[in-house]
Amino acid sequence: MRHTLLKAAVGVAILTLPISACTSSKPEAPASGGAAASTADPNAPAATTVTVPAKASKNYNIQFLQGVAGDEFYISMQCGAEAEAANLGVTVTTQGPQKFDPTLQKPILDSVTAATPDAILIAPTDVTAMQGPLEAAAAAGTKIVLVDTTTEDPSYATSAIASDNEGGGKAAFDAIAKLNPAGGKVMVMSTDPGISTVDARVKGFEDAVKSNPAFTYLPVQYSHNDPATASNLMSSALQKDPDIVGVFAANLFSAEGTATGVRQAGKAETVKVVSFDAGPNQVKALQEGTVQALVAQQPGIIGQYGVDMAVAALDGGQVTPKVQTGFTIITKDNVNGDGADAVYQSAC
Ligand code: T6T
Repeated sequence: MRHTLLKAAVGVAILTLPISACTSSKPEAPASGGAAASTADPNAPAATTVTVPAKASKNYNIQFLQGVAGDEFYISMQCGAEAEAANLGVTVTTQGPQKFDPTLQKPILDSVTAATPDAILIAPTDVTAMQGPLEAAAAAGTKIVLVDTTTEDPSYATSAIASDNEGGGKAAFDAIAKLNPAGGKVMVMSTDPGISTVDARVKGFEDAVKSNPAFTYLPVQYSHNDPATASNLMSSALQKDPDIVGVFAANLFSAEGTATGVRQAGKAETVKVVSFDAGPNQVKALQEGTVQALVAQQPGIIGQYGVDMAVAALDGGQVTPKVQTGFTIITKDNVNGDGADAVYQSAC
């Protein structure tokens, strides 16, 4: 067995840091004999210990279903899963729908389920619509590992691995509050309701805004994970409320569109944008000054642990039912230094 320590709720660590700081929350890749994650916050909650296998007993067939194809977050997750599969001697096959949409993801899952692979790693695209199909996959004898998103009742799953999404939403508000000490109007650009991750981020942000009387929360906007829609929504929001001081973009595509909308409205000087994720276009917006901070998740680590938990379950090893991964805050100050490692991959 290899052992590694993964800091639970590492996202909490960033709450205590100034906007220009970088957390050192990224767990190191598991290594034989053990490796410990580190965090800058001595008050961060106790570490989750994840025991990872050294080798699989056979070449298991593991299918990875992304939330959407072509998203650098899931590409990075694929890279982490494939690298760990090579370490353990198993095979990971990846596919994803063209849109983040359960009506497109369900048929893919159904056909994967029909072939009864040993395990499925999946980022379900909707908390309700994917519940039944995933229960059916588990009932057919396939081990299910949730990576990133979840469903209403994930009791069919062997393990669920994700960021502290609610904590990340709160951290995004804290970053916006530091950039706007006088307060003002803030809003969230999300994707769609019913996606566990972004809903949790919105909740974390909203709760934090509401506990700070200097800020006013404008209704959340839903961009359907489409940058052009996010850009249009942002332009309209700025026309209606030209005094918006901060926007939290809850994922990669809503962030791309938010940046475009703010830039086209000529508001880059006054509107502070903080977003989840760290795709190359988001980094460009950061470097250009349209976006002030990125909350980079650890998709490679999520994919890596996804494979570890699937193999552990198949070989009767130790499974950690709930694993929480950390964040790195990327700003202009560290994007060419410490933060560079946290930027997502466009290809493996
Ligand atoms: O933010 C990630 C992921 O965590 C979320 O569930 C969906 O959007 C992304 O894939 C980024 O596009």
